[in-house]
Amino acid sequence: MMLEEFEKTGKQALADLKKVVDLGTLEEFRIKYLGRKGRIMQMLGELGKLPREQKPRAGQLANKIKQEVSAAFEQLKQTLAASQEHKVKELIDVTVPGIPVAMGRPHVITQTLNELLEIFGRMGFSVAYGPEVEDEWHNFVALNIGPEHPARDPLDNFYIEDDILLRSQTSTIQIRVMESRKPPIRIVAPGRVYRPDTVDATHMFMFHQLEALVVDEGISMVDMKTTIEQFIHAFFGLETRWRFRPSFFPFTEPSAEVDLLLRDKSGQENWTEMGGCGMVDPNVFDAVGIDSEKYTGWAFGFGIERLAMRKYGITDIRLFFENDLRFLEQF
Ligand code: 2NM
Repeated sequence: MMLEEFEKTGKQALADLKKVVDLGTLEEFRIKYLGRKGRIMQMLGELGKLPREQKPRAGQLANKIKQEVSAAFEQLKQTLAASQEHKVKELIDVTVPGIPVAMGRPHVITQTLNELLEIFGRMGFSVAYGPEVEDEWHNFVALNIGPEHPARDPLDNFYIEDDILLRSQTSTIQIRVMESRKPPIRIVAPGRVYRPDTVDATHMFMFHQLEALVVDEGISMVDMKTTIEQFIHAFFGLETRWRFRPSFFPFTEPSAEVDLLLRDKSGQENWTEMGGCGMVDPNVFDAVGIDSEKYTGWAFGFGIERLAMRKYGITDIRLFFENDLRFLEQF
């Protein structure tokens, strides 16, 4: 009789233990079963009422149940304590300093281009774009670059088909603008250009150009000179000295190259070429249908990489395209 009661108490205890979900309900369980006045203690107390001959077996059973329940209790206690500790660790400490996030930035060429567009924007120029895949008309013919001109050598250009090539200069944009718009025109045309040059410290097969074009009645070389000087002062600083050097281009007459007087690392001053310019050749106006008796204009072109190299003292054009963060993060 009493043995059955003992078994029942043990089973009940283990079943109740299964319902325990946290340290609070575990403590309720401990009081109910393992406390000084708990069921297990009561059970042990009842042993004394038994006749002598039944005591050993009942005692053994009672002890076995007590150990089983105690062991199960201890194990659950450890599990719950461990998970509680885990929860505490997961709490967020809002006073811990944040993890710094590395911020990206525009590429130095993009930064330079944005600065150029802003400078020319302040002088009243708007921005024009055009396709990188061009035909010979826009890349050569309309620019007064004749069929025998060395610039048209197929080996010096990226031809795609007979009449189709990657543009070798952004002047193609100026041609498109003059074909589709009446003067007054005052634009800058930025973009990528392609030439199959052997790559070295100053040559790439792709680079960026920016060209300016102004067309209106009564435009003279004075307008060109003033605009170029304003630009150089804004981009390189007011102290920067520069000069025109007579030159030749098929699409301008007269033509000039623009040199800057720059100091190198050893402090030595050198005249270095920055770009080309000139008064738009009447043949170009004829090609695009602008009356060359009524209108005059000037154009100015330079490489953006070369400009950034002059400004920041970069001596190898390949750095712009290697995407080495040690270089890019300096800008
Ligand atoms: C340069 C140098 C000189 C130029 C000329 C023209 C156009 F379309 F008006 F004829 N666009 N760009 C020009 C003139 C470009 O780059 C070194």
